[in-house]
Amino acid sequence: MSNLEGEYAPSPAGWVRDQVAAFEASGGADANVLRGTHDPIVVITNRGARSGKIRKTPVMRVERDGLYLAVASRGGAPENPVWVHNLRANPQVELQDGAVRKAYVARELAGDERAQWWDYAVATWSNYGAYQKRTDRQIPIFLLEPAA
Ligand code: F42
Repeated sequence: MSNLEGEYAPSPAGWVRDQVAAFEASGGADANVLRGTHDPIVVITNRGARSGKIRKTPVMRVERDGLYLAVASRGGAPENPVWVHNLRANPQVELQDGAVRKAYVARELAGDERAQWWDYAVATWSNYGAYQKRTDRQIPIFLLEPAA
């Protein structure tokens, strides 16, 4: 596995912190959908760009052929989520999908490759399209590929 050891700094957002705790305590059997929906989520474990602390970030499950996307929508907020900095600085992550947790390398997408994966993200979870309309920033997306 990757070297994601160290002090865990839970999200300051209570609903996110609680979701991660329930998801991990159940081995991914509980709290594996976005609250109030049936839409599946995965949990990314990553390292803080400045603090070096361990962070856990749920995102919607967008998967194809063993590859996952992390879509930095933050509900269409004007600013990128802070975890975008973290993935740019420390792309070695782990992702847990249900009971299965593996190491991945996160790569920010650009150009045609981003455009194609963006369409796939919106086809998987249409709210991403609505979130992009709410904000002037282009929503960053990362492709998570299995670590060698
Ligand atoms: N967010 C998305 O953007 N996309 C999704 O698809 C998504 C789905 C989702 C499903 C379930 C759920 O529970 C949450 C979901 N979220 C989704 C929310 C997501 O998990 C994040 O909470 C959200 O995107 C906001 O991310 P954030 O990183 O901006 O969170 C803030 C509130 C945060 O955690 N801040 C911390 C803090 O203490 O202020 C950590 C800050 C941090 O990481 N600091 C870095 C460090 O080194 O530790 C430094 C970063 C730097 O700037 O260098």
